[in-house]
Amino acid sequence: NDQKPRVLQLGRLLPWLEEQLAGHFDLVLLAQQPDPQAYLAGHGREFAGAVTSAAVGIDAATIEALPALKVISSFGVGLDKIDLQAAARRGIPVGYTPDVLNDCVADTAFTLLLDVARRASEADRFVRRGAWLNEKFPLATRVSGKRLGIVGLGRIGRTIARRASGFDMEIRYHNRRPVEGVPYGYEASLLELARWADFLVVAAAGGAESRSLISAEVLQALGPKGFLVNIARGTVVDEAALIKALQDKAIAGAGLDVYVDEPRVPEGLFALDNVVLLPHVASATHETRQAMADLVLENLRAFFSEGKLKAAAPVA
Ligand code: 8YV
Repeated sequence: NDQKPRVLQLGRLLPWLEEQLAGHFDLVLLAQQPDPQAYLAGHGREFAGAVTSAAVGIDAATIEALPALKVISSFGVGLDKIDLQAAARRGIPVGYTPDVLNDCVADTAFTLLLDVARRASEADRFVRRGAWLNEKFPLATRVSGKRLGIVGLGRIGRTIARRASGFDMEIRYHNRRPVEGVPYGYEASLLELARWADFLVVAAAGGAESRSLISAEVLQALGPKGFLVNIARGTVVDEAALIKALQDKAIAGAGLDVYVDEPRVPEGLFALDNVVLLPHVASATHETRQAMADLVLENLRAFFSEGKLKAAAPVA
């Protein structure tokens, strides 16, 4: 074990990935220590690597408690819980898992969009409670040919746009700046995009810069016939404003995979039929999670053998 780099694991990972990591590295699971803080204080200097996930992240205090840290490898594409500035100050590169999850996350955006518009989950509940025997199920909303507004045209946003062309949808997007080489109309004003769109899909990165971007005003602009889909981060939406908009029918409905304080979903949403709630599963297929696990491992192995990550996060 002496030659193997010591790697600190923050939070549980897939069993296969944990086994691989334990085979290649001298792996210690922080959560398994009786007193994680005391363990960090006593052993922090022994670690050359840290492995975490988008959900767990790594904060500045933990990075500081690891004075010999050379590399961080994270399971997931989101970087909002990783203190990139603290890592950059120490020149520590951060590996992550972009691209391999684009397809499944885009598929989930459409799962939610189709479900909420066509009332699939609501119809399923209707059948299960035996209501079909004596009630008529209400009409739903057509998806094909409608207007899709994408907030955040990154890798995932573009994959969603490609899915939408199969539904003959008209596509426009809002982004911090126009994206070169795409055939979709750029809308500099998010309010204008919301006003125009039948469906507004959030695919922007989380973090301070995008906090509550989808405000009460944006929801009002989306209007009583508009639907919101969020596969990005709960923080991008003003959650209290969204609940109110759904309760008041100020928007037609929402499909959500992400929330502000996961796994706590605001109970106000449970009673509403015009919302579809998923437990942050957009990337959660066997195939994509395996590809993500492969990349977490490859990032660490490449760093320790060649000094270079396979997929490095942008330096803060
Ligand atoms: C992960 C995600 O499932 O990649 C991300 O940023 O949000 C999801 O794909 C999850 O956060 C992993 O911890």
